[in-house]
Amino acid sequence: MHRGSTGGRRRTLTRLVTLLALIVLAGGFLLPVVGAQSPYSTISPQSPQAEDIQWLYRLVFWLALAVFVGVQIAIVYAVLRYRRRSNDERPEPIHGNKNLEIIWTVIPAIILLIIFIPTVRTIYAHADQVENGNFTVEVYAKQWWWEIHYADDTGEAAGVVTANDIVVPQGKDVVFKLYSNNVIHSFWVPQLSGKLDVMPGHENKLPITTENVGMYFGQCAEYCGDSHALMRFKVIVQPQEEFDAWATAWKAGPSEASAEFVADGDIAKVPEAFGLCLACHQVEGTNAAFAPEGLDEEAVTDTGDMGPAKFAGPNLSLMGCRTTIGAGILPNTPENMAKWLEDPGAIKPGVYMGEVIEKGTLNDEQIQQLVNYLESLKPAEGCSEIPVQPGVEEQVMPSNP
Ligand code: HEC
Ligand SMILES: [Cu+2]
Repeated sequence: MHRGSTGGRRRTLTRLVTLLALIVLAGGFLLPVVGAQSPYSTISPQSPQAEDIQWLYRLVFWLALAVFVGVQIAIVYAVLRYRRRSNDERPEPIHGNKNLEIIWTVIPAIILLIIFIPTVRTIYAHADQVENGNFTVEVYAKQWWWEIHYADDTGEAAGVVTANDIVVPQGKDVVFKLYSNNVIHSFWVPQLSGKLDVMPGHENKLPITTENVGMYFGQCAEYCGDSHALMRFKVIVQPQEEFDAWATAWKAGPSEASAEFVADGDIAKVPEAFGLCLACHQVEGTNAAFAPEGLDEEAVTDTGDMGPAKFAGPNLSLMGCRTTIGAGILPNTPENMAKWLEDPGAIKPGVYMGEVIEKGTLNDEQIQQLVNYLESLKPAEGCSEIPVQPGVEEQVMPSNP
């Protein structure tokens, strides 16, 4: 009798130790997988707003851990204390206990309040920041890319229109105004902020203070059609002077480096083969200036109807400095540019450019001419260097086509 009982206790102990060892092992395997260095990680905040969210996340995490541990201890205690013993004596069952019920109502209510109060304070704080920004970027979510307009308070950049690479200066309280004239999208740069939906017919605003120079990956986070998963973008935070130089070069139009690829060496013209692109693309400072932009077009929400608002494509000014092609899916190299121009629909399913440019539309010579021209669209003094972060060696995520 006596010996049996110690044997049982030892067995319970062995089981507990095994369980603990398993938990530690599982944690050890999981940690590197959820590593904070991933460019899409929400747990490596790079802006005060993302830090606020991270703080709430930690609060919830530690509270949840305390609840988990408390519950586990109670379970283990109950199992050991009230387990069936050899004498087969059953413990007294209980029904209703006012004290217990008050305790397990009050404790969760307190925990929820501890989460509720700072959460609401953060929501209101961020709502205030939206009204007190000093750098406004308008973002038009398209199917399946992002058109970026710089508002009047952006200094050098006021009036600039670009796509997918959102260049912003360091040290600004940026307010992103989000618009859509098609379907619902969601603007999400995990290291800089939480996600915010982009709603047709409604203006949503998101504050992000640009503290650290760097390249931050973003992704559309609301299903929006065929190429939703390929609707990526970046926020590139640069020192103010580099940003200003970029904006000035954008407004100046193509440099002399483009002259050898256009008719008569006149940089106010675009290459002959660009005739097919005029309906959808603009290049600042050239005669390619017709394509519609922003929200001025009639909204086309019926996916069956290919209206002008859908057709219009990214502004291609300074395309030579852009890091990617096709909203963050291919690194911007001459080889990839040639592939894109040969058959964009094969790279990005459903892309509206594919309605006009199919395999065979452009011959090799035209493709070469356009590749040379597009890659030559840079400032005369070259593109500024894109800041690279630890853990981000590539311009695009590895799982791309
Ligand atoms: C029917 C409209 C249309 C025509 C015509 C068109 N494109 Fe496009 N183009 C688009 C759209 C829309 C996109 C955005 C694709 C995406 O990322 O989803 C695009 C993307 C691009 C991109 C990548 C830009 C970026 O921000 O990643 C380049 C480069 C480009 N087009 C060049 C051309 C050239 C050169 C021509 C003419 C030979 C052309 N396009 C003709 C609509 C068009
Ligand atoms: Cu989308």
